[in-house]
Amino acid sequence: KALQLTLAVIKPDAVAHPLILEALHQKILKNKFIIVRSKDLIWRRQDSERFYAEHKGRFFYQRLVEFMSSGPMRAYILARENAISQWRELMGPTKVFRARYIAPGTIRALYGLTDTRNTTHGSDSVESAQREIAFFFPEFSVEEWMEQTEPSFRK
Ligand code: YYY
Ligand code: MG
Repeated sequence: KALQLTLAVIKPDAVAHPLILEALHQKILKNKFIIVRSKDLIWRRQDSERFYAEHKGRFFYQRLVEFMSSGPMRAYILARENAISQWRELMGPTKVFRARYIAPGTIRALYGLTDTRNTTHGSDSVESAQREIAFFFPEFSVEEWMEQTEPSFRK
């Protein structure tokens, strides 16, 4: 089965709480993701603005970019079969109260504080995964990793 890569981020609201950070890390491992890379980092406001440029002009843009540059985050490159959709399924819907209503037990339902402080990020397509992996891990080559790693996972 083919491995797929996705970019997952634990946002500042969750990194601030060591037990939640640990619970999320364990959830990644329990769900059979391979942690390809991980790093802790803090965004400057301009990083935040650049990453979320697609949302510029939306009513939540200012509070979003402010929050995302408010403290440390942890970013992961995760590999798995269907990594993109699997990670998004674990996260649950964007809006925390919707998540609690229709997807209890998901990350955002369990740990999200508000629609902005919603605990995690996940890429939403192959194209955005490529872009977001390059954004967080500019030195990482998806092609090289696939070439070196994928054959050993073929069954
Ligand atoms: O991909 P996902 O994170 O689930 O949602 P997007 O629609 O791409 O929005 C990105 C980001 O924006 C979301 O995770 C929180 C923030 N946001 C917000 O603060 N308020 C909203 N009503 C909608 C989104
Ligand atoms: Mg999105």
